[in-house]
Amino acid sequence: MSKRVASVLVAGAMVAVLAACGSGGGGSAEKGSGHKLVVGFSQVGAESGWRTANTKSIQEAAKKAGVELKFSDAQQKQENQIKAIRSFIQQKVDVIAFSPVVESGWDTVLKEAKDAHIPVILTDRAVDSKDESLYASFLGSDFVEEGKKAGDWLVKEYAAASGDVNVVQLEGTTGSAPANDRKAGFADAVKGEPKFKVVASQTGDFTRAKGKEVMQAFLKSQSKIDVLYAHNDDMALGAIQAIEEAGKKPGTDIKIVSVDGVKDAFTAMSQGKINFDVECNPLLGDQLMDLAKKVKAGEQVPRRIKTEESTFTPEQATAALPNRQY
Ligand code: GYE
Repeated sequence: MSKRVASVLVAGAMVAVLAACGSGGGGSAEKGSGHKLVVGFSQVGAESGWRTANTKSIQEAAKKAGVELKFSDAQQKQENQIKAIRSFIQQKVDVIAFSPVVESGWDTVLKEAKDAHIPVILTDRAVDSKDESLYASFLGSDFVEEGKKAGDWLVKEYAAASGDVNVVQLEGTTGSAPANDRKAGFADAVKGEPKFKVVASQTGDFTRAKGKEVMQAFLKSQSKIDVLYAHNDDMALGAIQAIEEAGKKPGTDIKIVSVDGVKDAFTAMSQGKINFDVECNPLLGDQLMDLAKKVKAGEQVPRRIKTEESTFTPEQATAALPNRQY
């Protein structure tokens, strides 16, 4: 963006802010100036409880902020996201935001957005582009950290064990940042302890149905499974069904550690079926709208904004359940 364009944008934003203040506040800057900020958002899909909560948060936040949201669901397909981004460019939206289904293969379309002078914000998942000028900011969790938390729990839980601890892993969508990073963080946390053996690891695509199917296969192929590590709650919930149908007790015969912290998982935890859950916050909507406004106004924004997250034991999950928002 040229300096002149940038200063015009900043000046425009200031006028808009003043207009909003002058009208007694309450509304957004865009409302005050008569121009609504238009954000094109390409969502991954509707694969999990986490995703449903994330979509709802973004749609509600847009309404609240007076932002016109063009929402597109990619059904877990990169080609659909690329199409959506191209259509946002054609429609000349003010800002493009998206949650990239996989990490690789975005440079061309991001370059197209850059050439059209449309700023891009990554939410939830990252891309592996070397050229950092292709996007303005990345808002989301630290997935490596989440994987580490799951692994750290395992190390503590089995501190007294001397024999092998056989772990099966349900991985998220192949090539996605959360699958890559949760796997790496976990492996890093347990690497000092050779007793932990990851005896099988396969993708369950972050869905309940796939989680169940793959767990059924694990139960058939593995003679001894001590622990299931699932990269998200939906796969853990699907796996619980498979374990029960095989006549075993989830949480007891096979310990389960998972990621997300959605309500259904907390319910399962209160029934003793999941032993530990690492939180991943899907409520990114308000922060995203705020970022979009700032980016459009030409303001400096942090390149990386991490979400605050904790972990839950069954006791903590049971206590949190009545007020859990997602
Ligand atoms: O953990 C999973 C979802 O990208 C953090 O995607 C997100 C992950 C989340 O399908 O449930």
